[in-house]
Amino acid sequence: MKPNPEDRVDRLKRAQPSRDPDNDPEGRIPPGQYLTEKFPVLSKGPTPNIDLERWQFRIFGNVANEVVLNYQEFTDLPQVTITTDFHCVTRWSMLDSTWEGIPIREVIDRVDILSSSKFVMVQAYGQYTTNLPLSDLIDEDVLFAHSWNGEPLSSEHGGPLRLVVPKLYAWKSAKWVNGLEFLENDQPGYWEQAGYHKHGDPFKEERFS
Ligand SMILES: Nc1nc2c(c(=O)[nH]1)N[C@H]1C(S)=C(S)[C@@H](COP(=O)(O)O)O[C@H]1N2
Ligand SMILES: [Mo]
Repeated sequence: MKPNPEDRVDRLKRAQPSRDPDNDPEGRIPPGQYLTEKFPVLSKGPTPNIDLERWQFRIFGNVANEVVLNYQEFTDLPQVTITTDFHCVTRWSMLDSTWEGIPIREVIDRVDILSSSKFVMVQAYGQYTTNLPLSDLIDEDVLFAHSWNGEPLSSEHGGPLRLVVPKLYAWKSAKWVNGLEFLENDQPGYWEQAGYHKHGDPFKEERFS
């Protein structure tokens, strides 16, 4: 069965319109988006039950050596706190979320990625996948977050750990993330196979392909 398109737009109707200079003087709300003060939950399936003792993060594919990290090893890596915006393709945008976690660079530095790798398939518990160009993944504002606005990230929002890629639509920010598969060629992930755009830049409205 094909996944249903998300249909949460209705309850955002009372939210504020985008591209209104009074609401959005800095132009931070991408075209066709509405501001939300809430943090809606959007998941394709149930929230997985994740045992931290068995949690594993696997880095594999087009790399010289596979790397597997347990939760302790992963969260012992140096941390950052980033305040950024978050845009869902169903048209809500949330400004100024503060995420705390491990910057992508700290993880990447521990892997010998083959130079022919140009894309990544992000893997998550619950069979979720999403594809990214390597250049969008390895960027200053990308992190694996375990906290949101000073609180541990709730499981419905992707705890214990989720990817955050602020510059792309939020479906690229995999909740319950547990791996990175390096690829030479781009391949569609879960929503991308269902018709979402392979790239997903909200400012270019790359919603669907
Ligand atoms: N593993 C996983 N990650 C996911 C999803 C999902 O269904 N499963 N949904 C994506 C979508 S479509 C969005 S908009 C954001 C929503 O994150 P939130 O539920 O914390 O708001 O998570 C993304 N990451
Ligand atoms: Mo989404």
